[in-house]
Amino acid sequence: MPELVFANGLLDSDMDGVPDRDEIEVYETNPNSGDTDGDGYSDWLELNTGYSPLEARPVKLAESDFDQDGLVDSLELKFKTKIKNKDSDGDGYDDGQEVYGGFDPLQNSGAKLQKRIDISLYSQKLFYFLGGVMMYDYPVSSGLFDTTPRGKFSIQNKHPKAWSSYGLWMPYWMAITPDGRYGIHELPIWPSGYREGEDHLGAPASHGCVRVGTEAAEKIYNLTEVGTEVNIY
Ligand SMILES: [Ca+2]
Ligand SMILES: [Ca+2]
Ligand SMILES: [Ca+2]
Ligand SMILES: [Ca+2]
Repeated sequence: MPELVFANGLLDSDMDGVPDRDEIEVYETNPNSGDTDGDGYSDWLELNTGYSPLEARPVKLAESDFDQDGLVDSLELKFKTKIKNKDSDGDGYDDGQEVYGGFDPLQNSGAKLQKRIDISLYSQKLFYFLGGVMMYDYPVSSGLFDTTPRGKFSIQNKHPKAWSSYGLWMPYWMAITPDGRYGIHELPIWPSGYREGEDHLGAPASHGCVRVGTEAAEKIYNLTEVGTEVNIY
């Protein structure tokens, strides 16, 4: 009779520290081999240092897309999709196509993933969440002298190039308070063409709005829509 080994109280046939259940259902590694890809590093060690236990070459989970579906392995683990199956819910659309299109890769009903923006005034960072998974984070500049309001808001309106009463352009404007006074926007541009505040990103600098860097602002603008939740804390 074979000796049974348990990890965290669960069966661990190959004694690599990863329970059979997780090897089969989550990581899609071999539950009977401690080193699935045969590179000399155990599945447990690779997973705990962020490397793919499925590929012998040293590739990080955040860079490996084992099933070539457009979604890297680390995000497959977060979205709970299959690392070795391009189309986890079998609806004809690849996991990557679904996630980056804003659809739930686990429901073949056309259900959308919920979008959310969190802004930490303390760390001067904006976090973009999709379906509860943090996808991107960017440095921001909030208001000087604690002038940015805290609380739960939502995108009220969007404009690719709004004009500020302070006499400058605010590209990729998204209002977050119902009165339209506060918003998220790209680093402002003066009519002379001067771009303000690039070297202040990561520290408060504005009159109360949340400024985002040039590439990040366009990306966030295109990802969000009127009604998207915004939490400032
Ligand atoms: Ca195991
Ligand atoms: Ca290995
Ligand atoms: Ca993938
Ligand atoms: Ca699918």
